[in-house]
Amino acid sequence: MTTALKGVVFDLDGVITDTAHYHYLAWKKTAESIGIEFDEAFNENLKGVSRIDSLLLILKKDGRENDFTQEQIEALAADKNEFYVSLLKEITPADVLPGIKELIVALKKQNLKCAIASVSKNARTVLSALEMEQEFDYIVDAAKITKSKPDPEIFVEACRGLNLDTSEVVGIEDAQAGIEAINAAGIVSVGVGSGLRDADMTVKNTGLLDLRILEILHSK
Ligand code: B16
Ligand code: MG
Repeated sequence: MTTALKGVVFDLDGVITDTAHYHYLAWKKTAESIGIEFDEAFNENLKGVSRIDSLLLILKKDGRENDFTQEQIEALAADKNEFYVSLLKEITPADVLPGIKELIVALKKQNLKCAIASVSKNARTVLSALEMEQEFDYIVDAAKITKSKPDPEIFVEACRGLNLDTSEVVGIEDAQAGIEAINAAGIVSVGVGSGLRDADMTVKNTGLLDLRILEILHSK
């Protein structure tokens, strides 16, 4: 890679803040309302996956995907979302994950750009609860894309919005589907967490993210 690093594209859920537990609680309630057991291990499969696709994976797990009409599926997804949104009221600026604010300050000091790439329809609500909406030069959420991760569309759109080439940014993700989306976009990928495959670099937690490390990785 010969171009300089000019921007960073952040996933939201799991990178900027940890909403995965709220998604888990909401899916558990909805799944159990139709007799499907749901645990944290299965919830891992839903990170970075859109709401409807998540529900289809839950139904498929118990071979129930043909038991519901389209209307019932939409009602179940709405039920999950209603509870999830009520849980989001708990979020405050103190819930930004460690190291993220410091990284954004460092990026801005060097005139690098920042974007969000989240498949969540609630992305702006979450960013607003964190008081982080103004920190990003461009926000791509579910409203701006037609294909969910692992399709590269969301990361390509983030670069387009930043007016940068995909070779000029790094993407940061906590989900396997997200790492695949970043790689498919031809962007240098950074994974956060454990058990992720194929990321160009992985850190255990966001507190270990650092501009210098991102620059070194991008220059390789
Ligand atoms: P919503 P991200 C994703 O956000 C979550 O990781 C995933 O668990 C969730 O199902 C998806 O958003 C859709 O969220 O129901 O709020 O539209 O990781 O891409 O920021
Ligand atoms: Mg995520």
